Amino acid sequence: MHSLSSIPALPEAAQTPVGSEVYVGLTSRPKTLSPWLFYDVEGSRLFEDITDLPEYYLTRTERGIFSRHADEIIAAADDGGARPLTMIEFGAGTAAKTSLLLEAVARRQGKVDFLAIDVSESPLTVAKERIEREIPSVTVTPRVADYTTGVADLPANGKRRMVLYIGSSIGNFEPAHALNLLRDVRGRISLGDQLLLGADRVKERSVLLRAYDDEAGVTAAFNKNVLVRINRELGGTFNPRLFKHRARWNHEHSRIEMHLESLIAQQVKIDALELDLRFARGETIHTENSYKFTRKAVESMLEHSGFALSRCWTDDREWFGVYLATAV
Ligand code: AVI
Repeated sequence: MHSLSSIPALPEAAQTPVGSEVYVGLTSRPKTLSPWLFYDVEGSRLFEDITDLPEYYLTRTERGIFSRHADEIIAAADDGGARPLTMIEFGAGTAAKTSLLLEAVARRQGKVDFLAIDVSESPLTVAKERIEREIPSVTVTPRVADYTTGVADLPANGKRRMVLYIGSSIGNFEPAHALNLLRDVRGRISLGDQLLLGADRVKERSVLLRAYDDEAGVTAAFNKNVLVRINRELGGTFNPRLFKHRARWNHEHSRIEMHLESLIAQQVKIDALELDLRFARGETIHTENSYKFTRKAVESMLEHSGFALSRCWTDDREWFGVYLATAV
């Protein structure tokens, strides 16, 4: 996250998290915006809609892997029954898929503690209410925190921690940042603790492109919502209709890129940031990278962050990977 708090000459709004991100991103060449800006209330709702789209196979496929293999995954994380597991999830949201794993832990050891970490409070409240009603042996502790900037302590209480980082959220970080994130997790847990990582696989280009440019235009609305957010929160004058949603496969970097392309030469003001921006026709704002990983790439990332891959599960088409790793 960019921080401009030490530059006093800039407008006050440029020193808030959203303001500084927008200021730095839109005054850079090429123009960029960070993907975390997508997730205001409307953006989070649109992302939920994306996960139900026929083209967006990621959520469905990972859920399928958990439905089929949850007991096996939890058994593989066991240290011979010496210590029960305590579950921790980064970016838990409403923790919908997580229930499948929590049920498997509950079947194995009875009582389960689940620390659910997310930047927003409301999905955590929903998660706690639902999980404790559906699986009474699970106790959910919600924690509002930004795991990308460090999450303080991860309590063990004499148990073996299992950190869940699922949904291929790791793919929205640049490789160096992703590695730092995993290293930070490793630094907060102990030898023998477990990490369960969900990461989307490299696959045929057309499948990937469809997943990020769906027929119904939900991903386009999700992408353009960042402009609506800037208009509302920072007094921007973006006309979202004058930008086109673009999804591209970048083979060299093994990532899907999302851009917003200016359909005409235009000027846009952002009052709170005292910015007057010019866009050439065809110029883009790069809004997201979604990295796709081979098994080898994940293995190497884990090795470089203090983990050893124990086992990996995938679906019949090998479209998504779930990786169990041990802290070494
Ligand atoms: C949250 N994240 C894993 C999604 C992805 O697939 O990279 C965000 C997303 N962007 C467009 N569609 C979904």
